[in-house]
Amino acid sequence: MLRPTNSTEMVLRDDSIEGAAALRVHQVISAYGDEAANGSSVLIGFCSDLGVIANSGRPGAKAAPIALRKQLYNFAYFGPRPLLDMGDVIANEDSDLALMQGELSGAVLRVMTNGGRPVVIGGGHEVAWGTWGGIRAHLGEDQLRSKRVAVVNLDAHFDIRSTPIPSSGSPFFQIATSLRDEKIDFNYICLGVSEVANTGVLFQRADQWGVEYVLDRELQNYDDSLISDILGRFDLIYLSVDFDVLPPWSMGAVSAPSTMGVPLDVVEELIETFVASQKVIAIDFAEFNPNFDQESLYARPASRLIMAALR
Ligand SMILES: [Mn+2]
Repeated sequence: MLRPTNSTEMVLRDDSIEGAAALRVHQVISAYGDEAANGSSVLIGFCSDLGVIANSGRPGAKAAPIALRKQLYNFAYFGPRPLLDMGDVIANEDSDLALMQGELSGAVLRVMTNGGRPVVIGGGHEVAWGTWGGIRAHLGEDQLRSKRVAVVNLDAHFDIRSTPIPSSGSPFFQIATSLRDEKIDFNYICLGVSEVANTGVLFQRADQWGVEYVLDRELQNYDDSLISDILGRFDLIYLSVDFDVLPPWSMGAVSAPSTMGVPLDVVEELIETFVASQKVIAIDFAEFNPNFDQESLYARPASRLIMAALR
């Protein structure tokens, strides 16, 4: 079910005494409505860590949307995109992961149908299967075949595990196999991959499938040619960001902290450049875990990356 965002539970800063340009997110964001969606960025929370638990990770990511909004709502914002908030997909008594992912797909589809750009805050990386469901329904088979569509994942992990139970480690396996069933290309680009966090089986599978990837140690500096190459080859991009792509000292509050990571400024510039291309049709963020975040230290850089996706 979808729960509206309740900003009365947040401590909100107000600088509007300094004029109309001194606004923060909470002063410019509105509750979602279909009429206002066109051209807007639309926040959707996905309060699940069921996939993390199924993947033997540290539970807690289901509380991330609320923890990250507390920071995000207080950030200064001066556009250009209007902001809307659709609230959070939450579990009810008899929800399972597939049901929640289906609800997220419906929310993403609704936003895209009305011309908005969904910015989904997970949740474990199982969020990606839900986001993709909405993208896929929106594009339909015609556009999936006629447009060059790329799935770009900023992540220390491939997340193409072939486990019998879908989890936070399998969303891109699920996407790949569902596309292959219909003989549609799976253009998957994984940036920030760690050699010690993916088994040989996953590297083999990535090679078999023609997955393009760049290792974490190869992405210590922003590489403009890498991104312009990707943007030149694809028309539409689904961008997924796993916070564990960051170095452990920048991001300790995730289900599985990295061992080296891609620097925060590089990740921010990657997101900004992809988004500025106007080719990104939907974005999601995954794996933030507030249980390991003392005094919201890590929620700040995490929310800053979400800001880069909203503009
Ligand atoms: Mn991941």
